[in-house]
Amino acid sequence: MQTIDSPKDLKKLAVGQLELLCAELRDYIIDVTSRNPGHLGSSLGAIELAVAIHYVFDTPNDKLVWDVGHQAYAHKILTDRREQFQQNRMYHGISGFPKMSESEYDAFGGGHASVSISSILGMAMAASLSENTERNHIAVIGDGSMTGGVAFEGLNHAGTANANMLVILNDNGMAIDQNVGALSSYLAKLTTSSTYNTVKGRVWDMVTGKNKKGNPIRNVIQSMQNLIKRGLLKSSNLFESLGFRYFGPINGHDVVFLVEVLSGLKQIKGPKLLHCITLKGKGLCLAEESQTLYHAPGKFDRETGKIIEAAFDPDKVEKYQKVFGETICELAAQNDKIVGVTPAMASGCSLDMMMNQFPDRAFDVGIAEQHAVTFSAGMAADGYIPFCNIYSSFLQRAYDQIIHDVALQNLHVVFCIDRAGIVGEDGATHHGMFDLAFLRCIPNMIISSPLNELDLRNLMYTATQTKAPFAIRYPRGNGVKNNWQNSPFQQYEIGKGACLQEGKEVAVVSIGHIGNNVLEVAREIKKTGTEIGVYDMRFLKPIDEDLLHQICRQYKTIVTVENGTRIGGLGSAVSEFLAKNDYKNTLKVLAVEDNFVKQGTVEELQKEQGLDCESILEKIKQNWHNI
Ligand SMILES: Cc1ncc(C[n+]2csc(CCOP(=O)(O)OP(=O)(O)O)c2C)c(N)n1
Repeated sequence: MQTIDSPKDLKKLAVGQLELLCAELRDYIIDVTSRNPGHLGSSLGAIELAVAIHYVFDTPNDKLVWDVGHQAYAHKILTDRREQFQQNRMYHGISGFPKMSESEYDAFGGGHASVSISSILGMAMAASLSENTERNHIAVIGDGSMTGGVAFEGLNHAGTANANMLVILNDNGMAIDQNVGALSSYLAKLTTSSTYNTVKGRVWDMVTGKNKKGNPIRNVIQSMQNLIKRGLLKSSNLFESLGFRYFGPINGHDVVFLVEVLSGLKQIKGPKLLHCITLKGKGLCLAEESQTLYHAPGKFDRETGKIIEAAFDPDKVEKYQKVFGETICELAAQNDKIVGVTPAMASGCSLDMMMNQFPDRAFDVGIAEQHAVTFSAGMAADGYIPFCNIYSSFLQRAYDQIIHDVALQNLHVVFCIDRAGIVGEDGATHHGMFDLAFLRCIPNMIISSPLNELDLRNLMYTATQTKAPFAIRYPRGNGVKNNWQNSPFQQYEIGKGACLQEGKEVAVVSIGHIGNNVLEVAREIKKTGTEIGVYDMRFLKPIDEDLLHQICRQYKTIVTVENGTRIGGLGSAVSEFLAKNDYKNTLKVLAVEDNFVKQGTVEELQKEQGLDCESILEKIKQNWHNI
């Protein structure tokens, strides 16, 4: 591995050396991610695929797109980023996903699921328009990502486009949680063939050109068809009826065999699909056994694989996700109209708690955000109260569904928007930067954000009592310690904010959990004998105009603080309010700059964006010299 800086070096190895290389890559990925956490399980499952693809194809001339890209660590290491991989997902390190600006081998950026087929088809069509008939186009997509609607849109188009492309279906039966839906059952049926293991040598001898006479390609296809007829190789009605040549299923960990197969498929033009069976977490015992946990396990013991747990802390602060999970179960117990919906993030958002307690009323719909929203709208149209929990950045997928299917019809769907604001190491594709901005312009929407765990509970309860589209956005991770468990539900008045502290000169107005930074700053300032005003808006829409009038009259300067983009969110709302009412107060907007924020720890990125306590304090000092 140490001698391989690029696929050129890789190609110098004999096929017989590839297994050792895969073992070394596996070791290296385990070693690095044990200290510097990342997407372990998926990447361990795709090592042989990465090696075989780069061995056979002429990357970067041939185009290779990894769907999501969380499984592409071996690809990164093989393509000139072996040492940088130590800083994977770190501040100023490399991105955890493929990224076009990072490497010429990253033909397309990753992060969000299901787009590899469309993007590779685009490249294949571009090649064909440029009369480049030699270039190969490969998309690697997991069975989870294949459940996303856009993947089907891509297949539908590709099947008749006569593009030269190969879709490699990396089927491990898992998304983050168990993969769901009819496609998943279909793939499982294709795979549970008694012939799966016995057939491969014979079939692929033919595919790779051994034992054949005459026209090699026609022979390959003829032989495949004969084997399908004799029941020795599966045919796929689904993919074939969509115009793809289907090959498989084959063992995606047999690197030598993969090389043979890919070399054969390289000779066949047109849309092809190779179905590979892989094991998520391959090579690390515990990761193979607990695939959901080891999708992204955090730090673990390099030798045993055991996850390094934080020491027991009786004062442990709970995560917002746990508050969501427990609260929805409580609400569901009280009201049988409440249902839960998640697009493939059941364990991440804690809807799995409801799935365990109320299996008939909690739905994992696959990686299908658009469907999740419209499905929720349908249930709401029939009198149910769906809590549709979607990560902020993935909700971007479902924008029209929010507008057209929910808001326009004023349906009672509760959007629990998880991972709002800066999320950390997942970086630009995963920060929940835009939801405040993109939701605020939608009529009928109620937009709220809790300052703490208790608020989240009460907002969830309030949402059950309010027949309108209702968004509640909260960040990834810990709340602040307050007594939320078993507290009686309190119904909030819609559109009412709260004064947390009266002060002079400067009012800091915030929304959501970031307000805790403001409170800390206010405490610091108090030590100097001065007090600033601190206001938690709680609702961005409708915004509390009475409170804003009061603030404008009482303070000279208003500082808004929000964990989201500066264009369109709280700062914009207050600025519009000042303009509408002819207030002349000084307004300073503290928000995320109009840039895509890269990866790093939440603390590093908050500091970079001026949202940490120190930066907020600094901003206040600049506007009030008494402090
Ligand atoms: C649009 C979107 N929704 C959700 C996710 C979160 N997510 C990341 S990986 C993943 C599972 C992907 O499953 P699969 O494609 O089968 O890959 P595997 O991890 O099993 O190798 C999910 C749901 C995402 N990246 N993009």
